[in-house]
This record gives sequence, structure tokens and C-alpha cells, in this order.
Amino acid sequence: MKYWQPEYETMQKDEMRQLQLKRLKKTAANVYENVPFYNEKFKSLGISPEDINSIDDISHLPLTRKPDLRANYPFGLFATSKKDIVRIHASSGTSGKPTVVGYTENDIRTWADMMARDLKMAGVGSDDIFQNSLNYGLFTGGLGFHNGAERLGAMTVPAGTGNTARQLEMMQDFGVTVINCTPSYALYLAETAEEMDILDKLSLRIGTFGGEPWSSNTRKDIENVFGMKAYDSYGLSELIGPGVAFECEEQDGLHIWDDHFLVEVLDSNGEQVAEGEKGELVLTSLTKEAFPVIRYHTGDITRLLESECACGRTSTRISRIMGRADDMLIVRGINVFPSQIEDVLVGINEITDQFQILLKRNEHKMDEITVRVELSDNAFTGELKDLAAVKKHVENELKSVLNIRTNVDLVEKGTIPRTTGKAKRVIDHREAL
Ligand code: DLL
Repeated sequence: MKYWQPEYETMQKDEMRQLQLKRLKKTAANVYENVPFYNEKFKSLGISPEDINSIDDISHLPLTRKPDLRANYPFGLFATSKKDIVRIHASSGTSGKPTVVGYTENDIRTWADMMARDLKMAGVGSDDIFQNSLNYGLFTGGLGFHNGAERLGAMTVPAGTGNTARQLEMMQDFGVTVINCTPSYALYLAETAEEMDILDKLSLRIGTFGGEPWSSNTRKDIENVFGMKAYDSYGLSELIGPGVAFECEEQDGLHIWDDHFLVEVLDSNGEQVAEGEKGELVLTSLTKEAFPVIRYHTGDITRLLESECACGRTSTRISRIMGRADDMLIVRGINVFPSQIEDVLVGINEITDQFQILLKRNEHKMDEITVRVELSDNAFTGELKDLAAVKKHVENELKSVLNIRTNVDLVEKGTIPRTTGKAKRVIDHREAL
């Protein structure tokens, strides 16, 4: 069987909309009754859950944003009593208090099934040995995938993060067939495996990578090094954790599950975009009990794709995440996404896939952008003129995509810190000046 829950994965649109309406009404009633924050918001908009008569009424419902979670720290948005909560997770973010999310026993089951559905969609099965190299702890990544892989029946290796040589040794000794981690850690694993000269001793056939943005060129690099297929996996704590959207074997956009989430992709005026257009992903949970969210603004930029997919699933589909609304750098008035820079860099052979973007303001109060890249071993000739040529080449390639001039700082391989989790690519010194 190709699907995990075929009745939902291939449900016809009309039937799905009816199911969504039923679940939306139930979710709205739950938050209205049990979460003071939503009760007040509904009332201030002059609406009640009974006013929801069609899915399109979603546009009348209140919005939720990250600061609302912080303002209700830690448990203010929980819709069930504490005795029904069996687990919490938290995400740290860059400023202030972390945001805390909760799960009932049912939520944990729903999540495991969603993850099993995702993994199966990417071709993982009960014969696989699944190494889960995401952090186990308050981060949703580790335990989220762990429960899903077990639910699917795969032999699950709870490797967690750290000790990269040991991780590779386990892959070799256990005959691991599927690796799951962040894309930046996958690059680090690839580099270490090359150094240890053990690539031909690994049995990987599938990698599932997410938790941070990565480009299609990075995908090609990871696939080539390990000789496997690499799939994009998307999720966020506020909506449940990993598993919210995932690629199928077609590797052409991510399926996002309409039976669990009501998907909107909104332009800057808050209007739903047309197919093919770019906007912010806004999600409403339809099945969560402990921590339901209404119209959560993810801050993630994506494109809405045509829902038909060759795999036969009928769900909504989105493109890979193109960046975060708040990740966008404005340099001398020009919008720059770190993902654009990554895309250029990973296509250049003379440098590694590691990079950092440094921003500062010069003495004329002008923004300066420096992209720090590492020279790869094979490009090192010892000749200064060759180094200058690589630098120039990278600068020209960046200029042609970004439309602004960047300084390229060429450093020795290994200089840029490797990470076992999410990478920190941007260092912005501009505020400090
Ligand atoms: O990162 C959940 C997760 C773990 C997903 C492991 C996939 C794999 P948070 O820590 O709450 O949850 O961070 C969520 O990470 O809003 C995106 O900005 C970013 N993100 C997650 N997956 C992707 C992806 C987990 N595949 C935030 N591509 C989200 C781009 C991603 N960005």
C-alpha cells in the first residue's frame, strides 16, 4: 500500500471541504469556550463560532501571531485543563521568552500518524532503519519524528545530535537506510563522511531534512554525496511540530494536510493569493485539542501550487519555503533573502556549501554585505592569483542574482562553525552601530 491513511490523503475536494468545515466549527467552539484570548478576539470582531457557515468564513476569524504566544506564556493559550496535557514542547526563538505548546494524548497520536503518513509518502517503510539525528528535548524535531517512525514500524535509532564521527559509525554498523536531520547537519555529516572516507560503506537510500530553509541546489549536493534521495520536511511547533508539510516521491512541492490544517497563503494585504503566487503561509489547526490555533501567521514565505500531484494525493501543495518574512534583509534598499545567496553559492565548485552573511554599516552610514565562503580543497593551488579569481567569480555570480555588490571573504575550509542543529547564517552588526 502506497498511502498511510488513504481516505484522507486522496479525499475528493468537496468531501474534504465538508470535513474541514465540521472541524473548523468544532475548533472555533473549543477556543471560544476555553481560551480567554480567543474569546475576547471573537467578541471584539462581533462574531461567534455559530457564524461560521462555510470554509470561506475563515477570513472573518481573528489572527494569531508569535507575540500573542509570548504574551500568554506559558500555558495561557491551552484549551484543555492541565490534567489532560501529557507533554509540552517549547521553541526558543531569537528574543524574549520561549513559546510553549501542549499536547493531549490524542494530539500525540494524531501527530505520530501524521509523521508516519509523511515518512511513508517519502518512501520510508517498516523495513527501514531510521536514524533520527535531531535534538530530543524541548525542540519538537526529535520526539516528533521518533514517534512517527516507530508508528510506521521502522527500526528507529534515537541518535539525537552531536558526536558526528559516532553518528557515522552507527550508520555504518547498523546499516542505516534513512537519515533525518537539519539540512545544515546533513552537509556536515557529508563532509565528515568524506574525510573519514566511509561514504561507500553507508547504505543510505533516503534522507528527510527540515527545520530550516535550504535550496534545491543544496538538495542536489546532499543527494550526490550520499547517493540517496533527499526530501524536504516542514513544520513548526505552534502547529504541532515537524510533519505539517512534506514532499512525496515526486519531489515537486510539499503536501500539506487539509484534514488537519486549513491553509491560507496571504499577500501583504491579507488576501489569499492565486495558484503560483507567493505569500505568507497562515494556518489554522483543525484537529488539535490542547493547543488549537486560529489563522497563525507563520512568517514563512511560500508559493501555492496546483493541488494535483502525480502521486495521487489530493492535498493542498506548497513550494519549498522561500524564506521568512522577517528573514528578509534590506541592504541599501534592496531585498535580499539568504536563500538566494545559498542558491548561488552551492552552484560554485571552488567553494564548500558553508557560508555566513555579515552585515555592517560603514563610516558613510552605508550598508555593507560580506559573504564569507570557504575555499574547497580541490580549488587550493597556493597561487594568490587563483584565489583572487575565485573571489571575483563568486562576487560576479552574487551580483547577477542580487543586483547589489557584495564583498566576498574567502576563508580556509573548516573556518565557518558547523552545526548539529539549525545554522546561524546571518550576522547583522548594523543595529549596534
Ligand atoms: O523546526 C519543526 C521541524 C523540525 C520541522 C524538524 C522539520 C524538521 P520550530 O523550531 O518551531 O519547529 O521552527 C519552525 O522553522 O516557521 C520555518 O521558519 C522553519 N522551518 C521548518 N522547516 C522548514 C523547511 C521546527 N523545511 C520554523 N524549510 C518554521 C524552511 C523551515 N524552513
